[in-house]
Amino acid sequence: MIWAKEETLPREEIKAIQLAKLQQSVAYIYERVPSYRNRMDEAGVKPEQIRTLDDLRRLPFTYKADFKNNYPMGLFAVDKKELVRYHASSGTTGKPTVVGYTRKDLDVWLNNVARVACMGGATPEDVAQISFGYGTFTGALGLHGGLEKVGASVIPMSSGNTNKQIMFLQDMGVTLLVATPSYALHLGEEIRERGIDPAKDLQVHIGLFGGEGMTEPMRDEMHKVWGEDFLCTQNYGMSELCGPGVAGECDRLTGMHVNEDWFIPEIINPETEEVLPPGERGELVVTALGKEALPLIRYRTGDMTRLMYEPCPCGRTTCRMENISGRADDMLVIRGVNVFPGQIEEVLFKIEEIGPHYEILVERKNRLDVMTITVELVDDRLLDSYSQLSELEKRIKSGLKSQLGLATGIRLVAPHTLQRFEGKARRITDLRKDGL
Ligand code: DLL
Repeated sequence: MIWAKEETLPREEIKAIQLAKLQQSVAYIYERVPSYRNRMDEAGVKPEQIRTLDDLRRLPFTYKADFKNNYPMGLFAVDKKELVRYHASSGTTGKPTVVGYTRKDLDVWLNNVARVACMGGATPEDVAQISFGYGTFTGALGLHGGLEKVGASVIPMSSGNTNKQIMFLQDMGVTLLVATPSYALHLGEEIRERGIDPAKDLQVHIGLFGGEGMTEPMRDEMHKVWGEDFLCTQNYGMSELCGPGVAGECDRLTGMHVNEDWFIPEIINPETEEVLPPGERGELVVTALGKEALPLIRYRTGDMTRLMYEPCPCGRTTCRMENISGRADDMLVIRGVNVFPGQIEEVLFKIEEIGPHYEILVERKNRLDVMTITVELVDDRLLDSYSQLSELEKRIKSGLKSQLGLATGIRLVAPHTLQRFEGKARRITDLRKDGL
C-alpha cells in the first residue's frame, strides 16, 4: 500500500514542490531564527536569492553544535505556546538535543511515519507491538502515531521485560514488531530458547526496524531467527529532522525511500563540505521543509550513505538512500585506517559458529592502536576443543584482515556472555588517550 500520492510523482513535480517549500522555509527561518539569519547574512545570501534548487548550495549548513550552543530552544521558530510536543535525543555526553512540534508539525510527522510503515508492509489489519523505549526518544511515539494513522492496532509495550514481550506476542496475535534491529535479534533468540519457533508458533510476519542500522548479513540473521517469510525493513530518521519518517525501505529492499516532498537530501564530502554527484558516498545533509517549530536548513546528519535516483519497481519515484555505512564521527581510525563498525559486522555475521553480538575495544599499547573484538560462540561445546577454537579464531582474524586491511585481536566467549541492549546497541569502547 502506498500512503501518499507524493510518493509516486514524476521527478519534475517533486522538484517543483521542493523549490516552493524551500523558498517558503528559507524566508520563514530568516525572519524567525536569529542565529540562522546571522549565518545567512555572513554568507551574504538573502531568501529572495533562492530561485532554483541549485541555490540550496549557497545556504550555510546547520550543525549538531548549533543545538548545543542554543540549548534548549534557541533554534525554535515559534513561541512556546504554539508547541504541542517535545522530544529529546540522548547525547553521549552533556545535555540532550531538544526538539519541538506544533500541531501541524505533529500531523506532518506522523503522516510521514505512516508512509514509512506502509513501505514496510503495514496495513490496518496489523497488530503492532512497539518495543522501542517510550519516553523522550522519538522512535516509540513516532511509530506509535504513524501506525495508528495507518489503522493498525498498537500495543505500547516499550523496551525490556522480555517475558512480557513474549507473552504479548503470543497472546495478542501480534503481526508486526517495531524495535531496533539488535533488540529484535535478541528477542528472537530468547523466544527460540523457550522452545518457541517464531515462524510456526507466532503470527509476527513484519519487522519495522530503525534507530540504528541493519546490514544485509544482519537481515539474514534476522531471517534465521524469525523465519524465512519475515519481511524486515529498516527506516531512517533523527530527532532534529522530526524522528522516524524521513526514509524507509519498501518490500523490494532497494534502499530507503526518502520522503522528498518534506526533506531535501544532499551528499557531501565531510571534510571539504563539497556537494557530491548522485550515487557517490558521503555524509548525508538534509533540509527539512515546511516545519513550523524547528525549521532546519542543510543539517549535517553525520550519517554516511549514498543516494540512488533510479526508479524502484514498487512504483515510488522518490530517491532511495543506501544502508548507513557508519557515522562520519563513529568512524574509528586505527593505525591510520578508517574503520566503520558495519565493516566488522559484515565479516562476523558470515561466520556460522559465532552469534550476532559483539563488542569492539580500542586501546593504545606501546604507542600502537590495538583493536580487540569480543564475539560469542553459538555452541559452548566448542570451548572444550582448543584446536577448533584456534582454527575459528584464525578464520575470523583473516576475514577481518582482508576486509579492513588491519590485524585485530579476537576474544571468543561463551554464549550469552555479552551485554544485550534494549535500545540502541553500544558496541564500541575507545580507551585511547590523545598524545600517548
Ligand atoms: O533514532 C529516530 C528513529 C527512531 C529513526 C526509530 C527510525 C526509527 P535519534 O535518536 O535522534 O533518532 O538518532 C538519530 O540514529 O543520525 C543515525 O545515526 C541513527 N539511525 C537512525 N535510524 C537509522 C538507520 C532516531 N535506519 C541517529 N540506520 C541517526 C542507521 C540510523 N542509523
